[in-house]
Amino acid sequence: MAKSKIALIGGGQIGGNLALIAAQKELGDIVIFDIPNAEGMVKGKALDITQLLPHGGYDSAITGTSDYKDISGSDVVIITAGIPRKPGMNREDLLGINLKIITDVANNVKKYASNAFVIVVSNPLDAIVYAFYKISGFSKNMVVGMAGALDSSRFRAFIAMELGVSFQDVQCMVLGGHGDTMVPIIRSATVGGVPITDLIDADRLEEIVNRTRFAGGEIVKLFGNGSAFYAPAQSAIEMAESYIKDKKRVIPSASLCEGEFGIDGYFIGVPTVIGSGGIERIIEFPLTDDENTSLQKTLGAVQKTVAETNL
Ligand code: A3D
Repeated sequence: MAKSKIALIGGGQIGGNLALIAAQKELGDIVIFDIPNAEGMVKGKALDITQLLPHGGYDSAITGTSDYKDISGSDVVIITAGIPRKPGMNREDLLGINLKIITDVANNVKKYASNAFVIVVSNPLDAIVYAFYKISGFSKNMVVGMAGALDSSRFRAFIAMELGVSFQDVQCMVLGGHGDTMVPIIRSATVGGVPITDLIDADRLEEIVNRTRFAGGEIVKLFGNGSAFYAPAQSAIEMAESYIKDKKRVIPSASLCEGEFGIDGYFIGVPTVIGSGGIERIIEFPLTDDENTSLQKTLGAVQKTVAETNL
């Protein structure tokens, strides 16, 4: 089987970790693209990661570049190009500059990797993935935003920490926009198959949900000069792997809804089946009145940011 080619657009904090994890999972050959000012950095990261490959017996070709031609024919493109948050900023504050950047990125990805499955990570996520979709003209099954995978992983981690159980055995999903209005579906959360609502009382669960909502901000505050990157990178790689290996995993992802959950024309976090066809299906299920109200609230926030893109 031919090796997959993975292009990482943006080789900063998340980009570097995407390359590391993709190499350790042997997902394919990796090209890390960044702007000319950062060419040395991505060439250096590519070399550094290449030099750890012998330890694990991993085989991947990893290169750094500032020439878009090098992403030609990529099977997967993961976009982290843009600026991250600093303390005191919300994700929407990044729209102006990251919209300019995604415009350039989308035109080049269209030119050089028009058949790729594209995972957008840059913030504000729900608007930037929308912008990529509109500018590139890619089909809706080949464009997705990474957010729910991270938000759900954060929720799972906090529950596992609370109960002192394996992280692996906690299941739950967080839907909606990637922001403070995200919608954790508490009733679907389980620990080893046992409903979480039987294990943690409602007040404590509310605290955990709130920590999940602001988990990104908690890290921004601790870092002081950037935002989370390890867990975001792992989350995007889970999505890329499901596409490359046709695993058909069900991952909460920002997918284009066309009627699902009563949402039309917006990318928003919904349970999504990712396989070799890209976004193969959105899994729709009945929401409670409260969940529906929360989803409408998050939709309002997404619509407001998308409107500012003028696309
Ligand atoms: P950072 O380490 O600054 O890396 C961003 C990289 O993008 C830098 O190396 C830049 O040189 C590069 N870049 C800038 N302009 C361009 C361009 N025109 N073309 C190509 N590359 C360019 O940031 P990071 O890796 O920490 O974060 C990247 C993005 O992900 C930010 O927008 C974050 O807000 C976002 N983010 C999203 C999540 C989600 O869950 C959605 C989580 C964490 C971070």
